[in-house]
Amino acid sequence: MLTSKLFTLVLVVQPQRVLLGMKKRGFGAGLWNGFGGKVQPGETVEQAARRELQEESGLSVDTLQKIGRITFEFVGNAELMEVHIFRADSFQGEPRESDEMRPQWFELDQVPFKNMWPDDSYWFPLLLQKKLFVGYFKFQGQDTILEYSLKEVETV
Ligand code: 8OG
Repeated sequence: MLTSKLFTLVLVVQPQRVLLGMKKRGFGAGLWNGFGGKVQPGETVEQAARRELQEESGLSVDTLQKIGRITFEFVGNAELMEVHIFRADSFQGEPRESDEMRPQWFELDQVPFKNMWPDDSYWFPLLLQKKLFVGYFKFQGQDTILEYSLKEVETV
């Protein structure tokens, strides 16, 4: 049977740019990504999103907008990853490097999709347009998408 585990992902977006971090270790190392991680017992998904953003980027946010939810299946792995994606349009603090991430701003027309998870190029445009979405991606290893679905929704 397939069980699933909860993760968060936060994208900080400004009118002309988005903050990404180079993941320095662990799952997805070597790729640019938003900031996030596992939801811990006793915390809500949104609390986890704020905590991970703070730990990995040094930033805090007032408002997080729920923007998407993607379920990832990896062939051979019985545990699905359910990733809750948030967008933040304002923040407090200065981005700083952490053990896990090296933050950098990217112009919106220069998002480094070649060095990101391959699914990101499908849903990033929706996130940038503030369109809510739900998706499913089935991966073989970390590079190959075997199957996917992605749809816009009214509520996440
Ligand atoms: O705790 P850890 O850093 O391993 O959590 C994994 C992080 O990576 C979490 O923020 C969710 C995120 N993530 C995936 N898969 C994908 C993906 O395909 N694209 C993006 N952008 N992020 C992903 O686990």
